Amino acid sequence: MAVNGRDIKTDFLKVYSRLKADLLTDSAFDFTDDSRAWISRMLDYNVPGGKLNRGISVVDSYKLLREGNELDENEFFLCCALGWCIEWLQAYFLVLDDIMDNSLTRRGHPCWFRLPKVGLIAANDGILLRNHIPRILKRYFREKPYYVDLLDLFNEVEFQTASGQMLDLITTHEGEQDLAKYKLPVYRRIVQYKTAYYSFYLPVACALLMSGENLDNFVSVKNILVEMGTYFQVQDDYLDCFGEPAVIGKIGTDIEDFKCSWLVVQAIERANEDQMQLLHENYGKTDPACVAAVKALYKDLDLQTVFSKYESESYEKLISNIEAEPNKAVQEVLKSFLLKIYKRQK
Ligand code: DMA
Ligand code: MG
Ligand code: MG
Ligand code: MG
Repeated sequence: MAVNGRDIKTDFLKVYSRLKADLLTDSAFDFTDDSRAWISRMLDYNVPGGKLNRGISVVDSYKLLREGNELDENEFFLCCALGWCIEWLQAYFLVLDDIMDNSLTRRGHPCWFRLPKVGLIAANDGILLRNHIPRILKRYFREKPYYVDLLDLFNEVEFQTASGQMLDLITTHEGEQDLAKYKLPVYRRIVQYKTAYYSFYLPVACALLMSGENLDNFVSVKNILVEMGTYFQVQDDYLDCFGEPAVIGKIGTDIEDFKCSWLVVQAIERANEDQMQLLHENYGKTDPACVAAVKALYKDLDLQTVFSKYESESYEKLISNIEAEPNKAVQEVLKSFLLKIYKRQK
């Protein structure tokens, strides 16, 4: 119906307004004017301001799985509602991630916890964002045959993501003891859990469940999406250092935070003794001179070229894995995802 051909982002955002209105009239809580205003502002600040790639991918994927059959208004709404649940999950993780990573900005604005009236109330706001997801699912999906699978999917992926965040955070202690522990397999494990499942597998899995599919039959698709998610986090790490803050909407903190970033892993693989010494002395320090010294080393080691090689190799490998998938519609879903992120600048 009308949903095809119109600007999908505009329609997608309309669904946000409806879900938000539902949450602000949730009968399980006796809202006061102040509490309603707080939630309203907190949602507007943290949920809709991103690229919306994850959320809109549910709609795109579902359309492709229908192989050209148009969606009716109700199906379109349900796809968007699921897409928004992913955006809510992302908002929840980002609000808390920014506290833990001591970040300054997100999506071009101060991080939520940086606002003077917010501070550590942000921790509870994160919990509220997380609790909104099952409330949305209950309202619109309770009667669906795939409701239990949907709840289970969100629970599993949330657990994987939180476990990945733990790995990201505790690995930093390991690195502080011995920088040489930052190796590629350690890195891959962190990013698979903290990023790939919720950013790549979850949107496609939502679309598959809505299409009546059994997720057990899509293990190879999951593997490809996890690979794509890994590539996406490598880009995130690269942009943390070499991206334009005005474009990516955030100021990088990976060097200051002693993160097991893809860049430092590559640097360690290539550094000679003097360069290792430089890393030991400067990595993980907030002093801008130390950060600049690390960035200069990355440039000396030509990590920008290493990255572009990694980028085109990942692309080729992913394309050939995608083309080995038997189902053409699934191939299209995977390709559309890859094209959205290949060589992204933000
Ligand atoms: C983000 O890793 C992972 C989650 C689950 C939010 P990150 O800290 O590198 O993300 P960002 O660069 O956006 O802070
Ligand atoms: Mg972060
Ligand atoms: Mg983080
Ligand atoms: Mg990052």
